[in-house]
Formats: sequence, C-alpha cells, structure tokens
Amino acid sequence: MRKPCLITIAFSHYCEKARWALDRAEVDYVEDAHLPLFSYLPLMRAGAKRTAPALVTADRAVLVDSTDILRWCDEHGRAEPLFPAGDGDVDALEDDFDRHLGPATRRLGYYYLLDDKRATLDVMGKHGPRWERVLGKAARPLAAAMLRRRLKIDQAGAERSRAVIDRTFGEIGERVKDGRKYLCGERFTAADLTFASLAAPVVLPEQYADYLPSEDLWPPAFAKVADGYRKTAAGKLALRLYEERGRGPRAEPEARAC
Ligand SMILES: N[C@@H](CCC(=O)N[C@@H](CS)C(=O)NCC(=O)O)C(=O)O
Repeated sequence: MRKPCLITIAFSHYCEKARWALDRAEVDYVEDAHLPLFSYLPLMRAGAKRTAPALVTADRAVLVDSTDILRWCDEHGRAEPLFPAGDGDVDALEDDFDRHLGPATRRLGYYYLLDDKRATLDVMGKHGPRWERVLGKAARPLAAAMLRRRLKIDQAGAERSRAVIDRTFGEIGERVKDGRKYLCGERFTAADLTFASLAAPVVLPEQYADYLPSEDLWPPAFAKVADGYRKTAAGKLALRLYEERGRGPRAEPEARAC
C-alpha cells in the first residue's frame, strides 16, 4: 500500500501547517518537497490545484487545501481532534488566519528576504530535488521578479501586511489575556496549530529553522521586525506552541515524488 504523499513547497507556512497536523496525528507519510514555481508540475500531475500543500492519500484521493488536510487528519489520524465537534470558534479563527494572517506573513517575509541574495540562496539550497535547486539558483532573479508580481511584494504591500499582522496579533493578545492556555480554552485545536504555523515567518521559531535562512544571514531589518513580534503576547504564544510541539529541526522526511 502506498503511503500518503504530501506535495509541498518545503518552506511554505501552509505546508508547515499540514506537516504539523500529519506529524501530530502520527500519519506515516512521505513528503515531496519543491521550490516555489517548480511545485506546479508535481501538483498538476497529481491532479491538485496550483497551490501547495496537496495530500495524495493512499487511495489516491487528492486534498488540495491545508484545512482539508487537517480535517483528514482528524478522521484518519491518532491524535485528539483539531476541530472539536460543535466549537464554531475554532473554525472561525482557523479560517480567519488562513485568509488574512497567512498571506500577510508570507508577503512580509518575502519582502525582506527576496532582496537578499545570500539569505534567499541559503533557503533555496535546503530542500527539494537537486536539479530544482541548481536551476532555481540560476533563475533566482527571474523567480524573485515573478513572485514579487504575483504576490504584490512591494513597500505598500508590506505596509498593508504589517497592519493585518498587527491587528491579528492584537486580537490574540486580548484573547489570551485571561490566562487561557490555548486560543479556544484549555485544549489545543486547529486554531492554535494554524496560528502558530502561519505566524512562523514573522516570529521565526527555532523549530522552523530548517526552513529559514541561517540566523547569521537574517537581514537586520527583518530580524528587528521579528524581534518585535516575538515580544508580543501573540508572538510568545506562537513560540510556546512550537516548543510544545517539541520538534527540533526536522529529520529529512523520506523524500519521494508522489
Ligand atoms: N488556502 C491554501 C493556500 C495555500 C497557498 O497559498 N500556498 C502557496 C504557498 S505558501 C502556493 O502554493 N502558492 C503558489 C501559487 O499561488 O502560485 C491552503 O491553505 O492550502
């Protein structure tokens, strides 16, 4: 029987969200990791959409959205459900993070990193098939220009994204003021997992380091922004959730094309 296969852009925070859920649910899966843009071909071949992650299950069903993968983990995995029955708050928060926080942290991360050749090359060199890394490095300026256009990565976009992140972090700070352990009470849910993984590009958890440039290559302006977010109540929550997850730099998954 084939193992479920997760097609990813290795460092994407939406892919991190899916990986976290699969790991937590103790699903025995393989990861087919790619660089941005190079991910289109394997996704298309699998019958997915153009965005990663996509999960190809053992019976060849194709899940094309990270939230669907979390729900699949609830049905097929071994962990406590991420979406407890009847808790609409979890669904609403998860959806809000997906729609607003995720695009905002991605844009801000790219805004600081894409201009920095050494940091970008460092990230690109860590995962994915060798040929993609070689070609990706050669085509870096072109790929960066395409990403900038597609994701509207410019100063105005970065400012809009900062406003979204500030608003979300502010709301979370308010929510956890009462001392609750997790976003929806005393139990870890999809809201927590989604918040922490989608916040990762701006709080830079140690456990996500394998997908980030080495710390000595962080552009100073980016390090400063991240430092500010890490000090907020929401930033502290994201870092604590990562600590609880307890995964150090991840052992290279059993890489395979799906
Ligand atoms: N709603 C989707 C969003 C996934 C997403 O935006 N993935 C990005 C990587 S962070 C992607 O594959 N982008 C490629 C593209 O849009 O062309 C999910 O939750 O899975």
